[in-house]
Amino acid sequence: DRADVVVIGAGPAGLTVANVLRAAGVDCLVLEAESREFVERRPRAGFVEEWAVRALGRHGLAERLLERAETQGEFEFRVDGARHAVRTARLSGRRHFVYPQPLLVGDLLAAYADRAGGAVRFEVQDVRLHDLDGPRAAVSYRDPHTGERHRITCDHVVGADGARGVSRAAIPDGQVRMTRHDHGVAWLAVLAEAPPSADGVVFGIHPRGFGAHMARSAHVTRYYLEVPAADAAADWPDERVWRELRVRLAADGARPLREGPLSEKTVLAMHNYVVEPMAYGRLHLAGDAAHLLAPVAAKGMNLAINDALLLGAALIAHYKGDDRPLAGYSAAALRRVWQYLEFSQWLSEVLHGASSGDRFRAGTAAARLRRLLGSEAAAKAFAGLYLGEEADL
Ligand code: FAS
Repeated sequence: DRADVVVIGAGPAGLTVANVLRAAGVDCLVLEAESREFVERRPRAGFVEEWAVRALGRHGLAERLLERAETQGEFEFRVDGARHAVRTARLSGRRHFVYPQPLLVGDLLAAYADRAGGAVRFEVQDVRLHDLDGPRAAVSYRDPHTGERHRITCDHVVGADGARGVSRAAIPDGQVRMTRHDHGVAWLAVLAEAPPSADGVVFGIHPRGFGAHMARSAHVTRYYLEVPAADAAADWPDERVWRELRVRLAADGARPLREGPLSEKTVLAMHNYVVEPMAYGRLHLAGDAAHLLAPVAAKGMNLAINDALLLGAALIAHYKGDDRPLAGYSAAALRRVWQYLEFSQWLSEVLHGASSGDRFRAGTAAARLRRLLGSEAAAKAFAGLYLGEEADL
């Protein structure tokens, strides 16, 4: 077997690259460890930034999103019993598109596999990468039905296999640097089978810990709850979750929380990492395979799309004889990765300072919040970053 490009991973990153390449006539094969049903159902991110929607739209990949997604133009802080609206759309002229990641993955798969006839193999096992620094690379995997090993030679490999994939591990030691950063907190991520209790996003800042409400649909609401880093989902029966959320999201005039059974209880260690450079030889990393952002500022999926659009364009340029974009891919992608990491770190301090147990962090977090709520210039700058900046500074 051979292909121009083999993409490992059918998530937002891998499928965006595959669609961009397919549309330009570059021969591409996607290898995915899970089944199609699984990847189209896995609950994950929920917000697509407007620049990403416009960019996907330019590739004909945003029709259903634009038809179905609600948009959000403001969110609310609740602190010391008071409610503070931040009108991000008015401040930045941009909006968040509320579109659960499984729906986007479904759209990207329908476009690539069903409409454009792109090649994808699901439930592949034991994927391995070969000859990444040779004149031609290869990817092999075991066929789930026959147990046979297949080998595909290719010019380039896109490692879009997420935080626990194999492509990053295929890079020989010493070739890339992995930088980790821990926020030192964990979030319990839950989905409530209940209608939203507020219009959009509510961030509750409280000495007992951070709490968040994110409207997802008319029947499902996502909540986050800061929990001790060592806690497990089992430590948090539904009643205890609701009791803490009621305390941390309480504010004068706020509607009571609309409770319901909790599904998908996951403890997320709020940590980040970034791999530099995001490439080695014929392997180019994209998305969580290259960087993980704790979902503090809803940036992970948006960064994955940014990487994928840059890498898709660079590979197309390569096949047209211009190798400069591919050589510059990692540096270009890392500019926005670091901007988003910095913003996530800044916001994490605002959200977690009050419950950090550290007087200096609590004081500086409260000062950041006062500045954000008290200065139009600070609010404008914040809104532009929160909704995703066009410029990669
Ligand atoms: P993905 O992990 O989405 O996709 C990788 C794909 O590769 C998967 O389909 C996987 O099955 C496949 N794969 C893995 N190993 C393989 C192998 N060896 N061979 C073949 N295939 C393999 N981000 C936000 O922006 N906002 C949020 O609110 C948010 N919430 C999150 C909540 C949770 C619980 C989690 C875990 C993540 C959340 N994220 C959020 C981050 C998340 O959305 C990622 O940023 C996003 O999925 C990144 O997309 P990909 O890089 O494509 O990786």
